[in-house]
Amino acid sequence: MEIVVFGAGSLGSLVGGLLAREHAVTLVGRDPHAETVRETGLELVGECEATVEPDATTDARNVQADLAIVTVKAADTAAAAETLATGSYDAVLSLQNGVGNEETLASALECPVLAGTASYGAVLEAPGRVRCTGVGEIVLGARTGGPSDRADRIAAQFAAAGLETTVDDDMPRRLWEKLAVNAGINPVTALADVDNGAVLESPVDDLARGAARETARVARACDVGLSNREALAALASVASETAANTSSMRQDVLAERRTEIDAINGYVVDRAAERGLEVPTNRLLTSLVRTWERGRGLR
Ligand code: KPL
Repeated sequence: MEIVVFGAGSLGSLVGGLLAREHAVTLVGRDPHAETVRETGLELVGECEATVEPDATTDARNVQADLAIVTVKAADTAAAAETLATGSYDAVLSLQNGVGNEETLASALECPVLAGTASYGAVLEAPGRVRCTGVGEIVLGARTGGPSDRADRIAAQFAAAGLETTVDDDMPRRLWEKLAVNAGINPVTALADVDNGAVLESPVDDLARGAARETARVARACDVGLSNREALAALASVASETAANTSSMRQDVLAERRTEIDAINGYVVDRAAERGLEVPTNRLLTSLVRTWERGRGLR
């Protein structure tokens, strides 16, 4: 299978690198990472060890492949969609944080767009080297829910490369559940500069749980069946499974990059406002992270 990964940061490089054990993979990323991968290959270290030789480029216009996997930051989805539209793919799979990326991609593309989540822990340690800090799984399916033969076929190809992959018939709910987890873990770990597991401990556990609970409430207002109990259980299980990991938002803050706050807690605040709901914890976390970004000239 020919696969192009748009957004070869930490997670994109890890997923692309794992798939390159079986498939022809091209990573689209930034130099010097892309250049190093092209010249000397990609080294996966930590919990998934491999040295692979995917192709790598900084320019992905006019590409043809069986599958494009999108792992860019949520704020860059529209730009990625524009580039993808110059090429040709049998299908596009979003493995991004946030809800609604698939719709942005689908509105610019003619091919089917699938939704997905990836729970691997990854850190881009140096150009050409990614540390796998947690073996997780890929969950994918039709973006509007329901069975999908295409999702089944892609899952089988991922499994052939050794990636634990599940097909979910209710991806809208799965994405909101992931949003609840991200809303609890990402800003709290970024602001307090702690590993994911710390959100299970007092006093920040209240903040993380509050953000996840509010997200579930907004999901229900958007006709997605996610109970508070399910959102809290997902938060607790991801936080304990990834206890020693650095969340993507904390990685962004440590690298002084703009975060995905708008697509995570900011998204919850916006959807809540449209429905006349109060989400004070998400509002507070959004304000704090946006204030940090403004102070660094990142927004
Ligand atoms: O998706 C994540 C992220 O860091 O963005 C979690 C689930 C919090 C795992 O680190």
